[in-house]
Amino acid sequence: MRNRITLGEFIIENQKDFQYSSGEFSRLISSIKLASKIVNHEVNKAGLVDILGTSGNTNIQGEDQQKLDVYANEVFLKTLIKREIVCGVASEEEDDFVVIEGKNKSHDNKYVVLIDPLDGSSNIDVNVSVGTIFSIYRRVSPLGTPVKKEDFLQPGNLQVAAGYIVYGTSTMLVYTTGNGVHGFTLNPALGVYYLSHPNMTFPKRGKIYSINEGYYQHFPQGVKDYLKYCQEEVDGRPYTSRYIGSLVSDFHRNMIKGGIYIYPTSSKAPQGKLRLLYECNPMAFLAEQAGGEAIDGYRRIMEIKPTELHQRVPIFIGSKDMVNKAKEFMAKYPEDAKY
Ligand code: P6P
Repeated sequence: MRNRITLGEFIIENQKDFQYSSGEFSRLISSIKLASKIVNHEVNKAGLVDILGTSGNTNIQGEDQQKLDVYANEVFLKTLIKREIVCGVASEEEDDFVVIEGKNKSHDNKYVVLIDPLDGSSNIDVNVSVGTIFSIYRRVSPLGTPVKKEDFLQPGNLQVAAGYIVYGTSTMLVYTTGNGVHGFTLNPALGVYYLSHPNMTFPKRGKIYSINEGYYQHFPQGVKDYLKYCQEEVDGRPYTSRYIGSLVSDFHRNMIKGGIYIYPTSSKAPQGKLRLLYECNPMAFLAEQAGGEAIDGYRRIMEIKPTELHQRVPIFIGSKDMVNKAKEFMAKYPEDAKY
């Protein structure tokens, strides 16, 4: 392997880019890095041990918690708690946010992490790639006091970092601190992430659209019109439909090849399905840093003021020209912007 820089070396070399205390960020990212390696180890052998299938519990969303969901949640929580730089964590798998007291119960830690520990979990039992999504903010409540809900309900444009791990044919950690998007591939033999995709950028336009067309009848007219546009035989169209059922994998492919991922409002899911805080905002930060766009059909995802930890929003995310074309179709039906 030619002399590639490791994730740890990259963070040290670029710590000036992190506008806050670089030492804390390095420790924060390294705790996520460690947790991802532990989860990766289980995901890679899930078929061999009794860790597939559902845990028998459901999460606050009323969704069956897959055993690996629960396991991944525990691993990330424990690792973040141990590193003592986080004052609180909000997770898809936790009903409420988790307060982390820190050293001597001082509540002096400065960052909050919001996480989807294992996104796409319905794919686990069929050996299709899944992912972890994380979002990092500085707390807004006073140091020395327990973390508050307001620390988590910050708009996406205040994120200090965001990223994902995709447990695919290879395991990659992709993140941004607001200075571009950088991808690191895990060498499983060494347990080391190496910089493999520096400065990842969305092609301005692409030929891939990702949406669950099984819900077509329930989509708003603007989405139906956009899908018909994608399927017309003109101007280099029809586009190709690619939908894995795992946001991280669809996003990652579209960022490399060019494309758009859509999970819109529908009569079955008026708020859409994806969660604003630990799915849409981190992916939107990455998309914009990679030269792409992320909207709810009408406005930037990262401008939405959150009101609830697990709130859902519709999302159109990917290549700038494709998102803007979809936005044109949505704008013809302003009455649908009622979610
Ligand atoms: P549907 C996985 O549960 C997820 O949150 C995303 O990763 C994925 O794109 C979407 O939901 C799949 O949802 O309704 O198409 O099965």
